[in-house]
Amino acid sequence: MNRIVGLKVITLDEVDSTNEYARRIAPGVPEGTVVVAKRQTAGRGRKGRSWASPEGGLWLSVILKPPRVDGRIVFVGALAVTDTLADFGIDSGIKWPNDVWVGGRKIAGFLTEGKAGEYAVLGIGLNVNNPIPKELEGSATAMVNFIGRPLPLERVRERLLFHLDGWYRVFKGRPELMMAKVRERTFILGRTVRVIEDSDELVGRALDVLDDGSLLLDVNGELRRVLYGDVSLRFF
Ligand code: BT5
Repeated sequence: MNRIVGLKVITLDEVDSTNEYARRIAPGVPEGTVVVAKRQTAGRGRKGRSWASPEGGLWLSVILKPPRVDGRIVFVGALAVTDTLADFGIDSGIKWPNDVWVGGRKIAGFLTEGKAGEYAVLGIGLNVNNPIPKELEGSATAMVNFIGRPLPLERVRERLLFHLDGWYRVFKGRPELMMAKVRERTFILGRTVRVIEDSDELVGRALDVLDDGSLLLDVNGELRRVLYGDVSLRFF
């Protein structure tokens, strides 16, 4: 089978944001092209939040050209990261909609952007050997903390691209299978959560992740469906 993700890899020492770079070149490169940088000077999270990206972490963006616009592409990243962590013996879970957590802390985040009908950029930040900024110490972690010694970044990247390629195929061919795996690896189900979108807030028990990627909540006995969009989720 021909590989899609990672056939072409652009490696940079420093860039503002691999997502920005990927968006600049997306129209002219083949699907699956990856942009990876040793460090980002303006790494971004969602909604203008910043993403700490010092040397030692894995900061990359994949340019995809899916047949239709589908926000569930973020789950390709989440599944590939959980598989990669498992390859190194680290047990992780998906915190719907946008993070991977290990031991109660965030280890990876995803930023999907794109131009409808043309391309999607899946940005992935995975803390590997990089230091965690002081202000995030209680909420973020890195692979090195679980292994006890620095990991070969090249090898982590290789595993991640391999799994991204595999899950991207599943996403395109059998998205419901991909969502079944997401459901299995989502650790928030059964817990009471607070979902925040702009000034709206919903508190309820997380019941399920549906095939369209939304979260099913029990809010005082009433079932509510929350689309992923730009929502943040906190534990109550
Ligand atoms: C995300 O946003 O989690 C998306 C992160 C995507 C980063 C990748 S790196 C490659 C590509 N290029 C980019 O410029 N971005 C992508 P969000 O859910 O909004 O979470 C952002 C929040 O996570 C921040 O407000 C911090 O609280 C926290 N944070 C910042 N840096 C972190 C880090 N290195 N590890 C864990 N948490 C971090």
